[in-house]
Amino acid sequence: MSWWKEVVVYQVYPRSFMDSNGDGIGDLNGIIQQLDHLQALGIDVVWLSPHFDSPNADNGYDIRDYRRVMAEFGTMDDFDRMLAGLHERGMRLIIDLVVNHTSDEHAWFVESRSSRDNPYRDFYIWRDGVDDGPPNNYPSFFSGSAWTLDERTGQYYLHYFAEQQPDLNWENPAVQGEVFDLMRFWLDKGVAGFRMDVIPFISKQPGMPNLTSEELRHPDRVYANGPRLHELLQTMYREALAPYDAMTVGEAFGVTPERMPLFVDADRHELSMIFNFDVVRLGRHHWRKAAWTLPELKAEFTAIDRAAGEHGWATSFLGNHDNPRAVSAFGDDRPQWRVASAKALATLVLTQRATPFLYQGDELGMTNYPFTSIEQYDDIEVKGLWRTLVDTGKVPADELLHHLAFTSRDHSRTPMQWTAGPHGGFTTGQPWLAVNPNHHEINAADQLADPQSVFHHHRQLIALRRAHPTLIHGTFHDIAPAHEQVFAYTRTTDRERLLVVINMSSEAVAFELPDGLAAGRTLLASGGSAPTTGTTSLGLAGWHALVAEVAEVAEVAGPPPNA
Ligand code: TEU
Ligand code: CA
Repeated sequence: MSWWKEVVVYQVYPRSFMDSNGDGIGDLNGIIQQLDHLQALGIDVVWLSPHFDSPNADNGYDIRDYRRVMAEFGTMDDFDRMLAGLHERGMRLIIDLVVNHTSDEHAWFVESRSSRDNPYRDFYIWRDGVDDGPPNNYPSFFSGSAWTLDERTGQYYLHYFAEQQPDLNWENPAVQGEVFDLMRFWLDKGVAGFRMDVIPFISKQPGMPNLTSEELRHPDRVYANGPRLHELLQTMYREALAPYDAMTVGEAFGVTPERMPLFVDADRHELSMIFNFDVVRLGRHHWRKAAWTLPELKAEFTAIDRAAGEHGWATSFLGNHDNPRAVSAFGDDRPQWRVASAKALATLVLTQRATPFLYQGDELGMTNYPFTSIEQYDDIEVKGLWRTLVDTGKVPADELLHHLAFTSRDHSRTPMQWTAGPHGGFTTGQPWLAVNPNHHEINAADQLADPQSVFHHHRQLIALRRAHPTLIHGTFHDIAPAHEQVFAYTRTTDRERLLVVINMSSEAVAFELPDGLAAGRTLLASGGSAPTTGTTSLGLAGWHALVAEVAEVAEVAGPPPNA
């Protein structure tokens, strides 16, 4: 059995986790100080967002040196102590592999741009312009063209993200060799695997023709579908991963569930699992807030489960550092529903046939930040939108601000809320991004002391998952796919059948279980009480969530005599 199927992963965004030296920026010693928090929660694996040397145009997703630690985060010694601290507590570490692109300050790019015949020229993608413009109409995810003209050599280089993030040329075997080398460097240190940033983008389209107007709506789907992608992933697996039994999770932006088996079927030897974005992006299209319905969300969970099939494996998550807070996007972050909806979402994420990924602060039910003005934002994506949409008069400022208040990546990047004290106990200095003022109500210290907290609900669900392998491996069956408010499913193995029922709304609802199903012993309930054993009709309070055994058919009470 692959070890990574049975783990719960917790993502640490180091810049915002814990600051140990008062400079306002989270760091590796800060993580070390909070390892007991992670152990108390019961997670098995930490995914660390980039900790490498970087000029931080995109908070570390622009790497200058893959073998150095970002100075603001600490030293290689700190990294080694953090890794040892995790291992002592029975946890593993996966790190972020960002190799679709580097920083423009990486030595390879500095060489590459210096002249057309530099040996590193071919490490990146250089083209002549067309008619005084870029080589084609590819857009960058951070606004504007994906091409920047470099005056020195008169050619354009490709960057799917910021111009400070030039794309590597994976057609060049020397690039592949360098990447496999750096992967082995970290695996030899004892990291257990990688989260792979936009990994489907590494194979470019031959000739890079212009995108059609339809393709321009979803350039990620074209970028993620290059012809050499699977060959490259298989080579990477053979060269760098297989000898280490590493866990890998590909950030598969642009990959729909139908194509997921190509990445995760075990006999293909590519990746352990991928992040599919169809669920997490339901509430937004690019920067715009979008409407979604529960049946749509449920259909995505079923599609992902089917795509994982018998030979693959999936991930389950509702947020990360690129998305708003899960409670604000999928729950109800108003004070009266915040706790119940955070628990309901935890129940959803932690009872899937998939490896669950929690994002830092999810275990506290942290919410979106009440942003009101452009000055409060930090993200390069937001700045690009402002420059290209508002400054040019294409979109009124208040319209963009209205949408960003729901969709911006900065919501998830505000610092962890450790205490009710100044700056939420994150720093003794000035935090690089403001702490959410609701840290007085939402913080780790209070929640650890309160057995009814969102934190303890996560802890209990993680323990329940461990105690009931059915919650990991059992087949998934949505028993009410069309229901507008309730997400209800069974998880079944030869030995056990469990029922999960979640009211995904703040309205109370009477939910009838389908024929042949009755609730047995309740294993965990939140937002309302446990149902009586044998009942087939559940009175659910708003955001009520249950994990129960399915009662034996014989145990199901018949109709009352005079009904
Ligand atoms: O994200 C790539 C990605 O697909 C996004 O979700 C991206 O943030 C979005 O398109 C912006 O709207 C990865 C990283 O997770 C992200 O933080 C980086 O900015 C990006 O790659 C570039 O490395
Ligand atoms: Ca610091």
